[in-house]
Amino acid sequence: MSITKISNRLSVMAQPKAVDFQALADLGFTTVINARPDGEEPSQPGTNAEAAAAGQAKLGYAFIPVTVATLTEADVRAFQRSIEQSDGPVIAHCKSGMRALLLHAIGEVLDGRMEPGEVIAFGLRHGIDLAAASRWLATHFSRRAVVKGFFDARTSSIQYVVSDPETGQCAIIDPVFDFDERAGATASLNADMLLDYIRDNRLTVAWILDTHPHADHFSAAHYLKQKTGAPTAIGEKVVKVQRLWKEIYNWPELATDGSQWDRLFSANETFKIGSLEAKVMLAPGHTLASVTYLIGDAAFIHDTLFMPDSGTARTDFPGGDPHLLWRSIRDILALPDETRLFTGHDYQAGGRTPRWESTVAEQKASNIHIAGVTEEEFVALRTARDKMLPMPKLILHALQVNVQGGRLPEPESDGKRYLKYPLNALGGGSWT
Ligand SMILES: N[C@@H](CCC(=O)N[C@@H](CS)C(=O)NCC(=O)O)C(=O)O
Ligand SMILES: [Fe+2]
Repeated sequence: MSITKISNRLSVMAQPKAVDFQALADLGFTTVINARPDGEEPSQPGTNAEAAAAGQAKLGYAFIPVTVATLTEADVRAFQRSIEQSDGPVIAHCKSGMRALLLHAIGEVLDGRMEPGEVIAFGLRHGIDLAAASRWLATHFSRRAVVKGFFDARTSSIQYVVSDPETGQCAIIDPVFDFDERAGATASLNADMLLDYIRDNRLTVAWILDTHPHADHFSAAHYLKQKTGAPTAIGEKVVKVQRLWKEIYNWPELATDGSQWDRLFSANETFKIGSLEAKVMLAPGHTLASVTYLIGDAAFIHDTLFMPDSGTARTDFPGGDPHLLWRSIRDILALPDETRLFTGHDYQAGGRTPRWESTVAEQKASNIHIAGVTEEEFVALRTARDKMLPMPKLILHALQVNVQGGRLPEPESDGKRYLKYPLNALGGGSWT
């Protein structure tokens, strides 16, 4: 085993064998990071065997599969977090060790501990060619829309703050208001984390946007409007979703004119976030009201495409339609190949760390529900999969809040708020 020590916290190496893991533990390492996707070559052990070997050797284990072409900031942050969370020294590997060191070097530059111009020389000192890290950083720093994703592990949702470095204006997209259905408790932990980021980076909130009325979590749009005064917005078709759910909840007082938001966007409408141009694309299918926000070179595609290894969003909620989703996905894939795509959920395929950024080119080449698939095949596959999926556990809690722009029900005479829960309103349950 040839191990390259980078610091007291981190060493990198080429692919170890599963039988080497005990020796790594004996050398004092406490965590292994595997930065290599499965299936690169037949001889590699793969994440399941590595996780098992790590478990036997009492090593922590993180699976952060990356390729040079598809690397994102989320991978870099996941790499940093695994090192922070490790009790002791970490050994990171890929095939040669290059991607492991690349993840480290990019993090050092993003956090200001290394200059972009020092990366190549830093790599060479360790005998590793980091030209790819240098290229990634050059592209990263040339982008005008700065996108920060915040993953909520409870709901596997990604919330975004997208900002304009020139003016400090930003938009918040799909913020989560926390809800523990077991205790009936609400909290603003996620939303406050977004506000901390906005304060720390001296940003001003220009817009609070939702891509659709979410079925698995409460929107924090209303809470954030109260905190920042910024206007809220959603797609104009939300009025149709309001009508659907007004019936389901038998809720005559619900206003179904979208007046709960400051602005309802129609197809192709444009607006500004500082000097950034933003455009709204209608993207129905997952819900009737879904929209994609195209901001600079970044498209917030919510629940249309997930990461390429995870496929697409379901279409079986009231108002969902697989044919419409297919068409909406076609519109997204007609954007330029290098467009950055930011998804709304990540269910961590294969146990990897959360990821949320891809490109049009990557999705076209490898999305497991889309690449090489016809519309009919997609609709068949989507419909079959939807039949197997239980309803999201918060769907009936969430929609009555989200069709009101994230407002909780008004308090009753005792000062408490109550949710309404219709029985047998969504078809059969899942009993296994
Ligand atoms: N287990 C999750 C499921 C959430 C869910 O259904 N998510 C939607 C997006 S809102 C989806 O498209 N899921 C696709 C899938 O689970 O394959 C929950 O109960 O909240
Ligand atoms: Fe959704």
